[in-house]
Amino acid sequence: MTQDDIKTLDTPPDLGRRKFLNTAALVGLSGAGLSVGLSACNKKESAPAAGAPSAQGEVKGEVGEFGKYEVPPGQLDDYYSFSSGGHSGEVRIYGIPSGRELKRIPVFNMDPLVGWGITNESKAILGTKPNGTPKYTTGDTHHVHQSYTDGVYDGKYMFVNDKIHGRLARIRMDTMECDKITELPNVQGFHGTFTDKRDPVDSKINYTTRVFCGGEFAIPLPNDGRDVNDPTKYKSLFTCVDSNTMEPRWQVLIDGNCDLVASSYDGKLAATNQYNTEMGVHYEDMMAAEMDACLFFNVARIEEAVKAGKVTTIAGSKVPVVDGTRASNKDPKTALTCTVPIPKNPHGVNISPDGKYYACSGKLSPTASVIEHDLVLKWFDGELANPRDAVVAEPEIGLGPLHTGFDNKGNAYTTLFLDSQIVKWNVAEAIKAYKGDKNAKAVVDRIDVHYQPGHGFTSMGETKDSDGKYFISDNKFSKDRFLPVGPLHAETAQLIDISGDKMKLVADHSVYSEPHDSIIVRRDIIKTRQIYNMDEFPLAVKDPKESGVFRNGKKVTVKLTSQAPTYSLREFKLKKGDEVTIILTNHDKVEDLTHGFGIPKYDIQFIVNPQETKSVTFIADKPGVYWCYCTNFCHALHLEMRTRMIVEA
Ligand code: CUK
Ligand code: CUA
Ligand code: CA
Repeated sequence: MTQDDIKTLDTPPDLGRRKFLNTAALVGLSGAGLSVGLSACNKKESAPAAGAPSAQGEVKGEVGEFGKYEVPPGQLDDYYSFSSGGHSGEVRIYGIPSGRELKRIPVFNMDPLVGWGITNESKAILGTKPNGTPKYTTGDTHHVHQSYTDGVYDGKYMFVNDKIHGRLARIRMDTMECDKITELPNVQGFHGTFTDKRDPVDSKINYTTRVFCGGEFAIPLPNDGRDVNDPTKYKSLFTCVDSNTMEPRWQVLIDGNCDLVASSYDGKLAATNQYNTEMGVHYEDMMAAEMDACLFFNVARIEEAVKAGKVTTIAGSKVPVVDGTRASNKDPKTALTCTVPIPKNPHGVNISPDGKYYACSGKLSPTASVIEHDLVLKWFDGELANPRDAVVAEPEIGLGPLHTGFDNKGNAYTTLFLDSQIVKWNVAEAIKAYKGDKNAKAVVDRIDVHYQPGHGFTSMGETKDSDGKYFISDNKFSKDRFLPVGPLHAETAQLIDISGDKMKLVADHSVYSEPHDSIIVRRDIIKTRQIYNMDEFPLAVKDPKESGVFRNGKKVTVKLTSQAPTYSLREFKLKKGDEVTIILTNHDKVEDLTHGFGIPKYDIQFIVNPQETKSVTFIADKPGVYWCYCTNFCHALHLEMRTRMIVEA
């Protein structure tokens, strides 16, 4: 860059672009003979889409009909949305209603920015192979749910599943970082998960102690090469993980499969929809039956059975397993599970915020089945002969119903994958209609979404504090809704205002593939920290004077600190073949003052947040000079923030 080039930068680049837009837009419009259209549009004074540049090159967002959903510069959103990232293996955080992406939390993936899968600390959470590399580098997150205290989020933890390798991760909400990962034994395709909303056994405990996990793919147990050709031996497991220790507490052996999971508000039941009651191992077989099921777990009875030692174990795991198969659970008075028949291949089970009803949709049936919580409990008490009688409504709502969210007025909002719609239906009306009331009308409203929605969820809708303000539709296809970016399209999270009688589509948010499920959480519930406490890190280099190279034979520890814009060591020397551990503590205490550490050719990169310590271990196998540099822009002299690693031959 020459001095002349620098001078041209004095002109604000924005001005140039605006001028261009202005002229181009006018030429384009008059040339196409559209001046009539232009004046008509001007008269209406409402922009067709929020934020679209008008012919004058002005952004009209704040005056259009969508203005009230905009979050002006410098203002904060009302809600967080925590979203799974599907086969990206991560979790994302958005502001709602703006749709601003605030953070990506690496969980089951590798992330060079924060050093996830690179630092020793993250590898300890991820688990490693004997050679020290992460055990798995792929992940598939589907469902995120937070910890509860008595039916409402308590802001402590978030849990997310990994479908591909059967793992459950816990994320601390104060730092919004993953702190534990548990691999479920003997589970393949761990799909649905839900935190307990209340402890069912000890009424003094109101907070979440259990996380329920549904195994989707039935496999031979143990899956070690035996019984591979005998599908009758294939089974699935439903697992309960202790949210404090993150150890599996117990597992339930079941027929068929688990898919989505729901938990009750009184802590007594957990539920999973089953689309493969046929136990089919081929595609066609899984659709053979007209009815599949929603399976309910009696949590207290399962825990009593575990306590009484009525358990088995499966080779390779010490986790107690109870028998929840249909053949062993015919007597309601002792049953651990209850099978409620639901039409064809259901997907999704969600409980209403009043704790009374589960909605379970048959994706090959145009219906949503409403199951009454108390009637399932009655079956377990021997007071309801037929579990199918726990179904109190089954409205026809549209094609390909999947997931349901609830507002605070007794309405349910179900995604219709095939119809590309959200249907709003009233639970009480649906129950009346099921009882034969000809005047009852379940379906209240419908709205098109673009296109093929998967999950849909309401603001605070998975809590007693459901507030009926927003619904987000996470759509699987976006087609023409955004600027084209090649064959892999952005996906749409469409924001819908549900506060009125009619649903109103108010924003298209683009999202990177492929969020499945999200939750919308009121911002006052979340309390984050701005800096770490240095004492939390056993390896912390607490005083820059402790910096240096410490040798123990071939094992070398390099301790250093960062404080903008320098590292405490200007250089450090190693010998070829050393096993090196670098420990870096960031001494900056200023909010947002993060440093990075990158070592060229050694494939090492990570950040340290204020007062944080991280470490990496590697073999110094390449002699030469390597400039370790700060990767995170931190200071006017950020580029000068380097230290020289010298590896002697
Ligand atoms: S599943 Cu993705 S749309 Cu994994 Cu929750 Cu239904
Ligand atoms: Cu420190 Cu950039
Ligand atoms: Ca089926």
